[in-house]
Amino acid sequence: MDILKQKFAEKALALFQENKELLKNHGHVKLCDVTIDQAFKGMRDIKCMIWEPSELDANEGIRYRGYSINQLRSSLPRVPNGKEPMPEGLFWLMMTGDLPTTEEAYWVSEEWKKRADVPKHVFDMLESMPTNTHPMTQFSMAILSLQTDSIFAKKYDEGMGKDEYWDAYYEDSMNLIAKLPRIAAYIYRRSFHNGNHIAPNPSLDWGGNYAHMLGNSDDPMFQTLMRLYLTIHADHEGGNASAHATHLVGSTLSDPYYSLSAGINALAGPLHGLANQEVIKWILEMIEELGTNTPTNDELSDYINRTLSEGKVIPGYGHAVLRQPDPRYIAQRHFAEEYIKDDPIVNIVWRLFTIVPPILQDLGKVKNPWPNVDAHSGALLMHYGMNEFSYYTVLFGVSRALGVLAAGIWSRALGMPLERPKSMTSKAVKKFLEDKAAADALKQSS
Ligand code: HAX
Repeated sequence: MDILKQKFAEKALALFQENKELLKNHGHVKLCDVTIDQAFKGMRDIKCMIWEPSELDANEGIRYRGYSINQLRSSLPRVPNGKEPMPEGLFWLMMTGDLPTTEEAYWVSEEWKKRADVPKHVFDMLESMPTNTHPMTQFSMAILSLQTDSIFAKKYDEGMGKDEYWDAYYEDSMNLIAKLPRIAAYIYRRSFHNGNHIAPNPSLDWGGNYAHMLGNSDDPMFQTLMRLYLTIHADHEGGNASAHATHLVGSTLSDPYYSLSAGINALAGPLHGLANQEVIKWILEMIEELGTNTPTNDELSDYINRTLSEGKVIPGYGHAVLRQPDPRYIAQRHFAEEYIKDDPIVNIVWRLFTIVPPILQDLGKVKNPWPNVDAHSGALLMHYGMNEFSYYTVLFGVSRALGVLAAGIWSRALGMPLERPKSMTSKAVKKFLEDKAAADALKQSS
């Protein structure tokens, strides 16, 4: 058994036993009530899912196994002379709950290198699609096409027992994560660089090699940015759409390929991961419309108000859970403050931070007027020459795979059942209210 699997098995078995006791003694205790508002308006704040790798606080932001983004930036292992964490170390942390040593992070890196070869039929499938197919469509289909190699599906077919699920899920997840940079870079090069592909560099780590294969920048800082990017986008607890979609599909015992492909499809929505492309598209359209990349504050305000008056959202602002500026935005801003000087798009992003929130606040309905992770990422990518904004969400997806697949392995190890919440019709809600009113009236009269 490999060292990560060994450590995971110990932790998972212990938690499985603890949870058994917890459910025996406290399973009937209510975590929260559900209001009609919550049922109609996207199930906000309903505590009804167990997710081990990370937890989101409305004010503090995301914590991976208790560690904030800032703490991770200073304590996760790095490559020699590296300035940002290795995502491999974050995966170890999400899987085990313990910060890895440098050797352990490198073990993950080496393991993923061994598993990184992509079968030819995946490239053939991609080549059968028009090059202008949205990169997220290509990404999702490439992940799905790898399903031919699913160990989980094969073993299930052969009759594996429930206690073996997590092991097969682990093997598939490790194989899948290992292949994602190659697949994602292939999609980038075929879509935007005439299929002029760049071979992997086996001396590089997972994030560094992805940056190398993208090939949009010779600046070594792009590899550094990619390590940061792949770390901060990895997980955002279980309720967000990409995580929840992966979790839901996994709960049917669909294998990791089906599950991640579903999660990627959810990430492709403009209210979720696609917001990173929308932000840059919106800023570039503004620059074109105003004829300047140094707009005045009044010009920025007018443009924001015009967007709102057309019934559109301001991309990169707002959040379903967060109620403060997103620490993932702040981390990217710190990166830019340290390494990027006088970039016009970065400067616009920073100025929007002061101009957008009061305008959103004045609408009187927006619960969080602050920027989220997507408000900043595109400006950094543009700075390093990646102008093809329709690709941005694929980068997000490569990172998000780490969290949702780690959570999937945990779900199988903890014996999580099929997810199946209850739905109601609008008519049934009205009937429920009528019955309740009648019962209340009867109580009062007696
Ligand atoms: N611009 C304009 N209006 C906004 C807004 C924004 N950025 N954010 C919220 N609102 C509006 C909502 O559309 C809603 O309006 P209606 O009542 O007329 O429908 C109202 O304010 C209340 O919404 P909310 O409760 O504050 O926010 P929700 O939980 O419903 O939605 C969203 C959260 C992230 C979807 C929302 O803030 C939004 O659309 N933001 C812009 C898109 C975006 O940046 N998405 C990325 C989010 C982070 C993420 O998942 N990254 O992957």
